[in-house]
Amino acid sequence: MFKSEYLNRVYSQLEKRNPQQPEFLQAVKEVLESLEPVIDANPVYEENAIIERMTEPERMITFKVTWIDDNGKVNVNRGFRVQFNSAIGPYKGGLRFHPSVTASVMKFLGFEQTFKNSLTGLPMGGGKGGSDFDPRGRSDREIMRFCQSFMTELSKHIGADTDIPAGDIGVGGREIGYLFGQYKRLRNEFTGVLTGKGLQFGGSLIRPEATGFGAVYFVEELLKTYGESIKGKTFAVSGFGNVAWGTVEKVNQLGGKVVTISGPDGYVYDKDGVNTKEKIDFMLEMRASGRDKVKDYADKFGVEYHEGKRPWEQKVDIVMPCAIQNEVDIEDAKNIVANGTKFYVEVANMPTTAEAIEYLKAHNVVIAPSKAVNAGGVAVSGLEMAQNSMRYSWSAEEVDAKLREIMAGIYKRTYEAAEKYGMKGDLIAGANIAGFEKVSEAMLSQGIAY
Ligand code: 2IT
Repeated sequence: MFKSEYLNRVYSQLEKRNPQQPEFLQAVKEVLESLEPVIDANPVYEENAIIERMTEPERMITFKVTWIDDNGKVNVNRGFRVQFNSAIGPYKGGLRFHPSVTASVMKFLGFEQTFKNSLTGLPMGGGKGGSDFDPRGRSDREIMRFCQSFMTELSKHIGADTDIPAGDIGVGGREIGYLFGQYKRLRNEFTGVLTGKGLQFGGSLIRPEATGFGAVYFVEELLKTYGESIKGKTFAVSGFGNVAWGTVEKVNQLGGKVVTISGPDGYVYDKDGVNTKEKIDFMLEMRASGRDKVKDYADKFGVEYHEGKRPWEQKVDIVMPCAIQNEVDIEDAKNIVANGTKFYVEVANMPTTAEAIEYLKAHNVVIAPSKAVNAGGVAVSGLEMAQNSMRYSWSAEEVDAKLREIMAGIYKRTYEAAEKYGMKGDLIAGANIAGFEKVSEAMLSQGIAY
C-alpha cells in the first residue's frame, strides 16, 4: 500500500490495534501517504520509531457523565479526553458534543490537532475531547447540568499548563462559560484553563470569528499564488454554525459571495448571497434556537430550499465544507469536478472521504486541507492563552492582524514544505510535512519519553 516498508509495517500494526476506528485510520493514512518522501530521506525517524509513537495517543481518558434532565430522568453519556501529543506544548484542542462522537472520532481529531497546532507556529500540543451527548432540543438548564457533570471528571486531567480545552461542534460560548464556572468552583482557581471564554472573564476578541476568518485569509493567500482574488468569486459553504458564520462574514468583507449554507435537513441556495447583516445574524439565531433546520432561513428570506441535499451540486468558484467529517463523498466530488470548480477548501476537520480526495486530485482541483485552513481557530486560542498569562487583553484589531499574519505563515510553510519534497502545489502533503517536522524534531530532542 505504501512504497516504504516501514510505513507498511506501522500501518498494518495500527489496523490490527484499532479495528473499530475507521475515522482514526483514515486520518493517519492520509498523513502517512504525505510523509513517504520524508521518511525515505531520513532514517532517523524509523530508528526512533517516530511514526509508531506519533500514532499512539499519550493518554486517552474515557469517563461516565451522569446528569438529570428537566423531567427528573437520570441520563448517562460517555465523555472523552484524548491527550495525543505534548512534544511542543501542553495539550490543546476542542471539545465536541455530538451524537457521532466515538473513541475513533476523538482520536482522529486529536491526531490532526497535533499537526494543525504545530503549523500555527505557537507552542501547543495536540488534544481533543467531547461526548456523545446531543445538545439538540435541550434546555439551558440541562446544558448547564451536563457541562457541570462533564467538568467534574474532566477537571482531574486538565490545567492551564497541562491541557487546555476549547469549543468545537456543540460547544460554544455558553458551554465554555458553564465548564469554566465548574472548574473554578472545584479548584478555587481562576486560570486560563479553557479558551473561547466570554470577554468578561478572560476571553479573546475575535475568537468566535477566528476559524472562519482564518480560513478566508488562507484562501486569500492561496488565490494569490494563482494570480486571483476573492473579489467577485462565488462560494458554496455548508453548515450554519460558528465556523460557517465567520467564513460567510469574511468572504463578504473581501468582496466574494456565499450562495449556500446547509443543515442536517438540507441546504439553501441564496442567489443574491448570504450578504446582509440580517441574514448573517440569522445564522446565529438558528443555532441559538436549537432547531438545527436551515429551512428556517429559506422560509424567512424566501430563497430556494433543497431538502435532504448537500450544496455541492451548485456551480461555484470555490467550495468550502464547514460542517463535519466526511460530508463530501465521491458523488459530491464528481459534481464539483463537473461544475468546473477549481478550488476546494476544507474548513471542517477531515470533511472529505479518501475516495473523494483522490478523485478531486486526479481532476486537478486545487485542494486546501483543513489542518492548515482551519488552524486560525486554535491559533487565536493560543493568543487567548498568551493574553491570560499576561493578565492583559489585546484589541480586536491587534488580534485580527496577528491572525492574518499567522494564516499567511501557515500558507507559506505549507507551500514551501511541498516544494522542498518535489510536490509543488500539493498542499495536503505540504501541511502534513510541515506539521510533522516540528513535532518530530521536538520528540527526537526530548529522548525516548513519549
Ligand atoms: O478543531 C479545532 O481546531 C477546534 N475545535 C479549536 C480548538 C481550540 O483549542 O481552539
